[in-house]
Parts: sequence; C-alpha cells; structure tokens
Amino acid sequence: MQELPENFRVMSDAEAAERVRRRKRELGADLLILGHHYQSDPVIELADHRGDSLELARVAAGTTARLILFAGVHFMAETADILTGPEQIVILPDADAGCPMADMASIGEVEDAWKQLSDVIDVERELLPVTYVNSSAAIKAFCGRHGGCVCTSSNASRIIDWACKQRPRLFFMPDQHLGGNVARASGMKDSEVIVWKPYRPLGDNTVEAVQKANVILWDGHCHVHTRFTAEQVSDARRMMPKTNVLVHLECRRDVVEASDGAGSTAWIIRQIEAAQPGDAFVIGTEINLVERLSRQYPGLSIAPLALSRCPNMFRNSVQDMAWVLSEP
Ligand code: CIZ
Repeated sequence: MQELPENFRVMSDAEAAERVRRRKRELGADLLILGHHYQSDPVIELADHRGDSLELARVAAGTTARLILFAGVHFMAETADILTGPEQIVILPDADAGCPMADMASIGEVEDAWKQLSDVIDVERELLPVTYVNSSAAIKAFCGRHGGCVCTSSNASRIIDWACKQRPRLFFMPDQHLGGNVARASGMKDSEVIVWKPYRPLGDNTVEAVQKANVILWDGHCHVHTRFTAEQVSDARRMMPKTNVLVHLECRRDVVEASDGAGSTAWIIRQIEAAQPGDAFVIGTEINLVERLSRQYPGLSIAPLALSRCPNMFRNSVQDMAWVLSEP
C-alpha cells in the first residue's frame, strides 16, 4: 500500500481542502464525494452527500460520476463498487481504513463454519445465511450462493422475519449484537440462540446445542459500540433524569435493554429530527455523529453516552483526499 507522500502529510487542512475543491471544480459531474456520518467535520464539509453506508452506495449507483471518492471504510467503498457500473471507479481516501468487525469474519472461516455445520444439520435446507452490510463482498456472495441475503441495521428486523419464513434456522454474520438484539426483539428466546466462535471446533458449541439452535450468531462485534456500558446509561439517567437514552443496535444487549430505544444510524437521526424544543437526549453511537447532531439542533440537549470514536473512519483525512485526487 502506498503511503501518503511527505508533501501531503505536512500540508495544512486549509490547503488540502482547497486542493480538493479545485479538483471538484475541474472534474465537475465526473467526481462525487461521499462522506459517512462517522467522518470528521473537515471531511464532511467537502462531501456532496452525507449518509450511512448503503444510502451512500445507492447515491453512487444513481450517478454517472466517473470517480467516486468514498470517505468511509473498506466494506463501504466495496459496496458502492458492487452497485456502480464497471466504468465508475470508487476510491477510498486511505486504503488502510478497514472495519475490524467486517474483518472478524473471513470467507475462509465462514466456509469452514458452514462445512462443520453441515456435519450436524442439513444446512442447505435448514440454515439461511444473512450477513450485515458491514462484511466483505466475499461473504455477501457466500450468502447469495446459499439462498440468503444482506441486511442493514435499518432493515435487519424485516430481513430476520423474512429469513425465518424461508428456513428454520438463521446464520447471522458478523455482528453478534445486532443479530442477537434483533432476533430477541422478534421473539427469539435465549435458549434458541448460540454464538459461533471461529477457529473452535463446532464454533465452541456441542452438537446438541447446534441442533437445538434457531439462530447462530457469528462472534463479531463493533468496537465503537461495544464501548458503551449499562453503567453509563444509569449514570446518564441519574445526572439527567428527563433524558432519553438512544443507542445503536450494535451495542451490547444490556445497554440496549437499559436504553429508551435502539436502532440504526438513520433511526437515531429520525428521533432527533422529530424531537420537540427542549427535549434531551444521550446518544450511544460514534462521537462525530453525536457532536454534529448536537450542533445541528441547538434547541435540543444532545450529549454522548461516552466518547467513542471510530479510529478507522478517522484515518481518512482531507490530506488523503487531496492526494488521491491529485492524479488526473
Ligand atoms: O451501515 C452503516 O453506515 C453503519 C455503520 C451503521 C448504520 O446504522 O447505518
């Protein structure tokens, strides 16, 4: 992987941003810049669109822009690349900006799990693989090959309901918390749910446990959302008794259960948009989004549940953007 050259590394934010703007003027409709909600403000200020991963990939698919600069992480740019045409090029400003949760399920591990599971259950008839959009293209393709599909945090509940009508058991990857929170909200009991640990024989489960399970959750998690704790929720309630605690569905079960509501990024934003002046919120999701909402809605009281930044998103700087756009 090529490193950011020295002259870009030492460049001021103002100069880097000016270079990006200049390239935008030169390239016109040939360039589209997308900024994920978790990006820092200097990056967002240069974006033509801000949104969640699928929303931005769909924006990319709806344009004829030749170059799509996706300020996000690897799986997001990859998803945009899947949805756009072969003549369109999707660029990640820092090619090393990955998603640790997506990396927690490699295609080799998933194929191995499927093989092990096929020794104890009839996988093709009984088990439906569903992957969260935060996963590699190889795993998305695996799910498609085996009759399953891809979900987002916004439609996970509908997809899980659909999946349960297709086959009796669900294999959900890679986020155990999103999968578990949504499966429980759809009425699954704890006794029906197991966690699959890669690298362990039968995912660290007994044959009986696998044969009894209706939901098999991959042992992955988002390090940004698992930083939130139920104690933080009770502290917030003690300090601000009238506050509404909203958290992302990638948070742990006890955090979701202690909150007033849990949902996707889009759901959190909708709650804020629908709030009345004076309403108070404590939000458990990535700090850049929470701070931006707080600035955007000065009539509301919005505070973070804790400071949890996505360091991978943070890898994308205006200097990276200026550099990748510096070639003709
Ligand atoms: O897919 C996304 O953009 C993420 C990270 C979460 C969400 O809830 O939209």
